[in-house]
Amino acid sequence: MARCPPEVVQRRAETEKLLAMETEDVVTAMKTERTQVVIVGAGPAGMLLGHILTRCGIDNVVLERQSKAHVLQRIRAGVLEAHSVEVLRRWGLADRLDAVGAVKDGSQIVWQDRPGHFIDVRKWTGSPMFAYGQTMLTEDLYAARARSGEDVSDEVTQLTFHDLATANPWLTYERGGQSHRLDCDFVAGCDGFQGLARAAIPQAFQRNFGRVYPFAWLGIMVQRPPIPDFTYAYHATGMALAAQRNPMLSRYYIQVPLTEKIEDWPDDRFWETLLLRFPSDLAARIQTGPSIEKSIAPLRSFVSEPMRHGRLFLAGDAAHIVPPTGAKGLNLAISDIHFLSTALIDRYQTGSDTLLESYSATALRRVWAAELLSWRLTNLLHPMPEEDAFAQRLRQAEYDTLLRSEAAQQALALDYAGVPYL
Ligand code: RFL
Ligand code: PHB
Repeated sequence: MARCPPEVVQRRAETEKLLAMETEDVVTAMKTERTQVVIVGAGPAGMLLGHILTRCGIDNVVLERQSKAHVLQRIRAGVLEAHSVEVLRRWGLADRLDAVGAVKDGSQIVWQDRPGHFIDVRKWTGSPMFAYGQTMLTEDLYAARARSGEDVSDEVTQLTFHDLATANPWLTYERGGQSHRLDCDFVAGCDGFQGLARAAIPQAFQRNFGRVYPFAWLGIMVQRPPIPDFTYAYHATGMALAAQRNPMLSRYYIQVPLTEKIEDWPDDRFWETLLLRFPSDLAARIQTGPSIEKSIAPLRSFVSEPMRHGRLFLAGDAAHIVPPTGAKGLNLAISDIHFLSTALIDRYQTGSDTLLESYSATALRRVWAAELLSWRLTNLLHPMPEEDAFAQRLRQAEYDTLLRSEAAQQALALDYAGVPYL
C-alpha cells in the first residue's frame, strides 16, 4: 500500500495549527475555516482524491450537494480497467473488490446475422477487466473516509468560488442554515457534468468539444443471475447490452429514442425489446424478472480544456463525459485522480508546481483516447435514426473488418482495456 513521505505529514501538523485558529465572524455570522484542498463533489472522483490526500496527511474538505443516502443509492458504472483496480489496491481500497468483484477476460459483441466477436483484453494486454458496481465502490470510499475519522459535508447549497486564479482561493456555501467561508490552497472540481466548478472558469479560458447522440440508454437492474459475459448486441432496431453486478444481480440496457419516457416502458415491453436484439441462443439464456430499478440516460461526448484554471483543477465527469458504450467514465475519473493526487502530493512534498502544471495535458491524453474508443464503439453498435443504406453498409464493413483482421482485434482490445498511465 502506498505510504506518504514524512514532509507531507509535517505539513499536516502546520495546517492543523491553522485549523485551530478557526474563527467565528461575529459580524456576518459566517463560519470561516481553512484547509489545504477543497474537493467539490463526493462521487468516485472526489472521494478517491479525499482518501488519497488524507492518507498522505494533506488536509481536505469534501463538499457534496446531495445527501449521503442519495449518493450511495445511485446506480451507474460496472466495469473497471486493470489500471483502475491497481490504483484502488495501491490505496487500500480493493479488499471487497478482490473478494467479490468478478474477473473478466474481456467483453463480447454479438451481431444480427453475423458471428460474434470477443474483445479479448486478457489475450492482448495480459491483464483482465473487473465487474464491480460503482455503487459498491462508492460505499467502499465512504467507509474508508469514515474509518480515517473524516466526513463529507453533504447537502451544501449556494456554493460559490472566489479568487480561483490567485494563490488564495476560497469558497462560500450554506449548510444546515449556516453560512461558511472556506479558504484553501487548491480546489478540486469533482462535481460531475452538471456541477458548478467547470462553470466557474471564465469562458475566455475554456474550450469545449462535444457530440450529443440522437438516442439514449434505458437501463434496468434485475435480481436474476447474469449471462457470463458483458455482451453488446447490435441489431437493426437498436443496441442492447447485458451487464452484471454480482452472481444474483444483472443490469441490462437497450438503445431507445431520446424522446422516450420511463413510464412508457413497463418491464414486459423492455424484455420483449431486449430479447429480440440478442441472437436466439443467447436470448434463451437471459433470465428475465421484475426490475428493481429503471432509468434513462442520454448519450453524450464532451471534453472541456484545459482541466485547470489557476488553483482550480477539474477531474472526472466535471471535465469530460463519454457515452457509456466503452465503459470508460468511472475509469477516467480514477485516472484523473491518480494524476491529480500525484501532482498535489509532489507540490506539498517539494514545493514544485511542475506536475500541477502538466496535470491537464497528462490527463487529457487518456481522456481523448477514451473519447475516441467510446465514440467509435457507439457508432459501431447503434443504428442512427433514419440512417441510409450507405451508413448501414459501412457499419457492417467495419464489423467485418474486426472479424477478419487480427490487427483490428488487437487495437480494439488495447483501447477497451484503457491507455496505460504512462
Ligand atoms: P459523479 O459520479 O457525477 O459525482 C459528482 C458528484 O458531485 C456532486 N455535485 C456537487 N457537489 C457539491 N456542489 C455542487 N454544486 C455539486 N454538483 C454536483 C454530485 O451530487 C455527485 O455526487 O462524477 P465523478 O465522481 O466524476 O464520477 C464519474 C462517474 O460517475 C461516471 O463517469 C460513470 O458512472 C460513467 N459510467 C460508466 N463508467 C465506467 O467507467 N464504466 C461503466 O461501466 C459505466 N457505465 C456510466 C455507466 C454512467 C451511466 N450514466 C447513468 C450516465 C452507465 C451509465 C448508465
Ligand atoms: C454496466 O455494467 O453498467 C456497463 C457495462 C458496460 C458498459 C456500460 C455499462 O459499456
